[in-house]
Amino acid sequence: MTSLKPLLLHAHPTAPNPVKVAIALEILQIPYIVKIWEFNDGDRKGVKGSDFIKINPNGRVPALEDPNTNVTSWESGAILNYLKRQYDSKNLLGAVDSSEQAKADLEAWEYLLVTTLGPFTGQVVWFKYYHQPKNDDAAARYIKQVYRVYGVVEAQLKRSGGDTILPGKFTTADIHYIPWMRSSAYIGLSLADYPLLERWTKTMFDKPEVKRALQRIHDATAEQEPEAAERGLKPDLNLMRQTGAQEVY
Ligand SMILES: N[C@@H](CCC(=O)N[C@@H](CS)C(=O)NCC(=O)O)C(=O)O
Repeated sequence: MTSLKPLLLHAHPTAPNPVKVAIALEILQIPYIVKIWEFNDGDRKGVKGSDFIKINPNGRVPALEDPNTNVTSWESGAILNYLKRQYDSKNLLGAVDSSEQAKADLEAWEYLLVTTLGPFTGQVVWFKYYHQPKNDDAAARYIKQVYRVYGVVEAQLKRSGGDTILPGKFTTADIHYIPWMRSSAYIGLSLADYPLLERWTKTMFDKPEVKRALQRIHDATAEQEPEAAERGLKPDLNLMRQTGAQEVY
């Protein structure tokens, strides 16, 4: 893989979804560069600005540009699928076997995160930290939904043996959940009632590839957006309000 030109990963200092792509790139040992964007509509640096909209018309990170194939991809699920098709000949990230059931299972767990747990968690962040006036009912509704899905994943970890979401093999399903479980700590949700999920989360964050992925985004942030690097995961409420940002995740 060393003869590859580095891929360009479009990311954000704290956003979960780009972390998935960095983890996949680390596992596949694909060289990459990280470009950090802001959540606003500034032309040069904002995800809703003119430069980024040319890369992803939906104005959200992640996006990935691959100079080796001239492919541009956006939506984390689509990007991970692209990386698997293009670069995962050893099946480091794909389904546990080649059966149709294994493929269907992998997609089901991925879609549950992409359509449900990720957006619900994002809404918890929004209603806990950003929404004005405060709306505790909305926050409570999404917290309840997030806990409900934690229960669904907990039961799956019991069935799978607990080390990975699908039995016996690390897959892109694990990658999809990793950064969102990091967000759960940040929004103060407890995993006390979900011991297998808590153990899985710790195991995933101990993986060298996950550590390296987070470090790469942190380093790129420190270089390109030093103030954001200093803030860490804490949201910059003033900046969000000044820029009129409506969405976080
Ligand atoms: N379904 C998309 C979601 C992408 C997404 O929501 N990205 C967030 C960061 S994790 C974002 O860019 N938010 C900025 C905004 O909406 O302005 C994916 O999985 O890639």
